[in-house]
Amino acid sequence: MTPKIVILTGAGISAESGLGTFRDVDGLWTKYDLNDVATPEGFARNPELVMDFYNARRANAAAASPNAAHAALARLEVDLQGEVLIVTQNVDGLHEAAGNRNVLHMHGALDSALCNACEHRWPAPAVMSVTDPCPRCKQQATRPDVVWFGEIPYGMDVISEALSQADVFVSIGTSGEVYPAANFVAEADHFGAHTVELNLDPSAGVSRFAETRFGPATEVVPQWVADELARAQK
Ligand code: BJW
Repeated sequence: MTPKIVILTGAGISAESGLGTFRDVDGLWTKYDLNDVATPEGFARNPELVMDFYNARRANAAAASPNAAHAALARLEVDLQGEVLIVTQNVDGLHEAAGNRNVLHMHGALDSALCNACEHRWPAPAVMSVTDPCPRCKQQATRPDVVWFGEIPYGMDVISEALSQADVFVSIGTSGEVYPAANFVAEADHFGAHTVELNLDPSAGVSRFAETRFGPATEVVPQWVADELARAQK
């Protein structure tokens, strides 16, 4: 059998790389109002504040390294006789830095800039400014290429198709508070996938998973990958 595995990741997988989560006790949403920095309305009100927020996070992400959980998922993609798709809500590039190739950034990426006028994308500078002109249309309408509340996440067609085909769906380090990602477990379960949650604490949707393992990602993810590779070889 060549299993198809869809893996949803959230901020928890990058926590031990030194990148903050959103909703934990010391998370980003305890320091910033998400309405100010993670909505189109907040950006329209105060674009400089939002640019500062993302410039700081881009610098932090650039200084971070993948941890043992990212490395284990890269090993899974190489060693599994099957298909692995990582759907990440994270805007850092740590899955790619670890070696994963099949990664879909459903909430965008810090290393990409987007023109609000013509939707052109280009590599983000280390420090992005609202006055940066779009390289294509030349308008000063630059924004971070990330998905804010009220916007449609990227790659939803690809994700829906993958969930409908998945043998295994794994959710790692996400609180299950944000839709549509919070609903992927129900979608995968509906189509017959075995569903697994790997998390520090139970997510909001924990009861929907067939299997759960709790602990730091750097411990539970390598263990789950080892078990999955052993199972696939039987
Ligand atoms: C560890 C660990 C360790 C810690 N090891 N684990 C009412 C009902 C239902 C839905 C809605 C509603 N009202 C509005 C909505 C929709 C809205 C929504 O979900 N709102 C909720 C707040 C209710 N969603 C949207 O607007 C989305 N768009 C949408 O729905 O469009 C409609 C549509 C969809 C589909 C098709 C067609 C149309 C867009 C959501 C965009 C979210 N954007 C952000 C910012 C992205 C850019 C950035 O990074 O700044 O995405 S918000 C933020 O939350 C970010 C994250 O990706 C996302 C999820 O957070 P995550 O990753 O789960 O982090 P935390 O902090 O919440 O959890 C961390 C977890 O890690 C915890 O479980 C810890 O225990 C764990 N952990 N350390 C392992 N060491």
